[in-house]
Amino acid sequence: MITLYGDVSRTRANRCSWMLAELGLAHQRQPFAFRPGQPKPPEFLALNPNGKCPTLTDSGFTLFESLAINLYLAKKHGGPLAPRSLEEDALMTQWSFWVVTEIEKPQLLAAALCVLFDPHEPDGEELELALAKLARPWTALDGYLQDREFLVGERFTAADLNVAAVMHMVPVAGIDISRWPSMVRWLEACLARPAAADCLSVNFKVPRPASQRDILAMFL
Ligand SMILES: N[C@@H](CCC(=O)N[C@@H](CS)C(=O)NCC(=O)O)C(=O)O
Repeated sequence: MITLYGDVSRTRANRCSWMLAELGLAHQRQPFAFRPGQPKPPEFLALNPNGKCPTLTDSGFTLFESLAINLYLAKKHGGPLAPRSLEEDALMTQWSFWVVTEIEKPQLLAAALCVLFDPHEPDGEELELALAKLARPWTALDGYLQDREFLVGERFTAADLNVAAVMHMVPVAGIDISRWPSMVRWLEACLARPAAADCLSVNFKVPRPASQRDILAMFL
């Protein structure tokens, strides 16, 4: 039996619930949503020493890191989302690492400033910096998708799901990405999948930190 730990509307567990839905996998949910610094149940820390969601257990096997969980589920359950060769596997890993290292942090900062912080303040230097940082990976992705429908193997795979699951914050935050039309076309196609519906249900606010320094510290 699979258990997904993490509130799907308030944590990155939404990425894994998208994969579970794509694969049609029955599972239980433990809808935790911890704040940094909040005490966590020892049973949960025994599963994930980072104390973060999502965490997944699968008949006694435990895994954390949302995109690693998705790659595991795709590979275990096969089908079109899974790699069909070592090379496809490597490319799916590449795109998953790429999106968390090149995109996630500045995009989350932009989304926080535009909608997630309460009160939010969609103008200012931090937003400009975050968007400037994103221009390079977004240009790379847009160029790559100019003559391709999907990232790997000419079909929707775990690579598309992982990258789009991180980038779903773009429409949530109302960030204008019209400068990158191939990326827009690809992102819209991924997020229009019925199984992505869970992933889109972001429903939380974070108190806006008092100072610029505190804001930046959250995203270092
Ligand atoms: N890189 C991790 C990040 C996990 C993460 O930061 N989860 C947040 C919720 S989205 C969390 O559990 N925060 C609680 C805390 O920081 O104590 C992943 O993708 O799974």
